[in-house]
Amino acid sequence: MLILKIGGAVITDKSVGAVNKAKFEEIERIAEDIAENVSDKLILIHGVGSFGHPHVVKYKLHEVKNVDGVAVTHLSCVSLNMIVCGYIHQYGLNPVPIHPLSSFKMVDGKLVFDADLIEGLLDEGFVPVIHGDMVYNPNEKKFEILSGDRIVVELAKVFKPKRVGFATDVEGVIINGKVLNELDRSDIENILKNIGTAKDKSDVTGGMLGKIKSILEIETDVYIFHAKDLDKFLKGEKVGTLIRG
Ligand code: IP8
Repeated sequence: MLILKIGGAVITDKSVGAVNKAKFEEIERIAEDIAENVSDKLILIHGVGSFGHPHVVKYKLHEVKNVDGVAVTHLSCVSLNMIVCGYIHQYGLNPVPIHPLSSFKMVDGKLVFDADLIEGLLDEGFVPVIHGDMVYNPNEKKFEILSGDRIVVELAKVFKPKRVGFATDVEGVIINGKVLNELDRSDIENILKNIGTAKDKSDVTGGMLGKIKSILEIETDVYIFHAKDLDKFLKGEKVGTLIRG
């Protein structure tokens, strides 16, 4: 099984001021790439880019509970998910949209979801398509921001995929202008101090820094690569930066 995350910056315009702007051509290209090259069970997770982050900022969902803001943000994330699923279906696969706000919950810092259901859907030949979203914490009666990266980590712990891929808008992990071929887990702490953050884009869930921190929790091989190399990742080739499991 493969777990693939498509970054929000790949499928939406995340520049400052952009709201709900999908990159339709890129989504279509990715759907075609997946349909042509996937030969294993696949769980697809996508970021929400300008369909999520600007709403979180507008409604201050980091700081305050605002059910209306949660609804606006969620519906917007769902609309992007529908676009992604639509193209995936158009290219011959059977996507099943999974929306975290209505099917996952956060309990004591742990993401709770129905792994049997996802497993069953995979066995039936579906491609589960899950997205960054708001998620409810019923014990604390609050809503939390759930990034696609976090979903990848939690699913990888349960499903133990062969490979995990993060398709992004950069070639991999870039240090001092160079793309790292491999990133050693023991070097990650040091690297975290030197890595650049993308200041020109609006992101409430941590960008590349957040991604690398969360990858430390994944025990399998992880690849961070440019979305143009998606076909190679799906064929099992080495792409971008590899963090060995
Ligand atoms: O785009 C963020 O998910 P991401 C989720 O995967 C929200 O970081 C609601 C902004």
